[in-house]
Amino acid sequence: MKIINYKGVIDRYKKYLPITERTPVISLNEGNTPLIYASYLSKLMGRGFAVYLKYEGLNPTGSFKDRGMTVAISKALEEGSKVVMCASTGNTSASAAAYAAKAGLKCVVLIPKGAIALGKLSQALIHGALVLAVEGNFDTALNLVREITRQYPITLVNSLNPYRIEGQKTASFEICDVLGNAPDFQIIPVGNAGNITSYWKGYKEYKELGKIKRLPKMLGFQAEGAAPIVKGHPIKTPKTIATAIRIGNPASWQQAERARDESGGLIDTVTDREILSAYKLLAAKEGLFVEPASAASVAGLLKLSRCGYFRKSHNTQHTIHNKKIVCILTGHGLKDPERTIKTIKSPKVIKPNIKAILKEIGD
Ligand code: AN7
Repeated sequence: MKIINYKGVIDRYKKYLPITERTPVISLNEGNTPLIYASYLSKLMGRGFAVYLKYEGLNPTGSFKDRGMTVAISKALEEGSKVVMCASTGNTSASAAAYAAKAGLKCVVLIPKGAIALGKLSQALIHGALVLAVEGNFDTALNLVREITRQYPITLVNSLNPYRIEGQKTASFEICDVLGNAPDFQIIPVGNAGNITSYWKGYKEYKELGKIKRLPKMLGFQAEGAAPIVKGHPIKTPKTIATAIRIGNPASWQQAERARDESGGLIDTVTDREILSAYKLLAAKEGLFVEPASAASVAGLLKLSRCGYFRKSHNTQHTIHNKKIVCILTGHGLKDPERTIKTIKSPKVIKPNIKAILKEIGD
């Protein structure tokens, strides 16, 4: 058997990335995440549709952010930077902290006080970042980071940094490399809107290169209480249990709208109730544990399916055949164990004997 020594997204997709021989590559072997056929969801969608799940929770720090961070940190090092900084709802800070640790760079992260999941906070702390909890939300924190990195020699590693977008586009390359073409539809959660921007850039580049024959429709989902793009104005106090996407004024707002419009897709909302229902369904029926924000893509799939979107967007003269839908599962479920415990019944306490156990197992 041939053993492939996989070395991360820069190594694999170097020729499509702003990397030179002088770039010191800092990688944790991110990327190469599985595209999993979703048997339950495909069946639910009915004849002619196949649903795939891009399980980005299997990246080294447990989210898609690692794809962008390997490029951003490598370039920061190449450019002689000593300090990197980000604002974060959690995953960016976890990723920045890990890659900065490997690169030997100082990392400063601003998080909204009390509003990031425990797993993510643990990661930023254990990797040795300076973690500052700002009395304010993500948008306030990002504005502070923008201001500081403009005035001082500190590299911003939020997705406003174009290297982040470059790295993250490798996820669409992987999807196309596996499917042999772009999917018909891609569904993705939208927070600060860097990821939808990256995927769309990746698909367009692969199309230009002749590697794929079509472009997917980009379908983005925001949480109902944090849906500035859908509502058409910034949200002062965004609210959702999906803390990763609790963002009221996305940095890549216009790029997200462009991805939506150029692809003939849409950006819509899902409620927290729909998010949690998809969160439980993914775990119970597909065997995949994701964080709530990631379940927004599957909540969106179910919402669009209920209102007949996929059948409507098809030319009715032909029977529907082999339509591929990819949902992006952006982060691992272990990031936010508190939410799981709040959502699912706690284990029942029993007496330590076989009879008591058998009684619970039932027939
Ligand atoms: C699991 O970590 O913004 O639309 O600061 O962690 O590219 O922002 C995280 C975002 C989706 C939204 N799913 O992606 C941060 C941060 C998960 C996330 C998103 C995030 P973008």
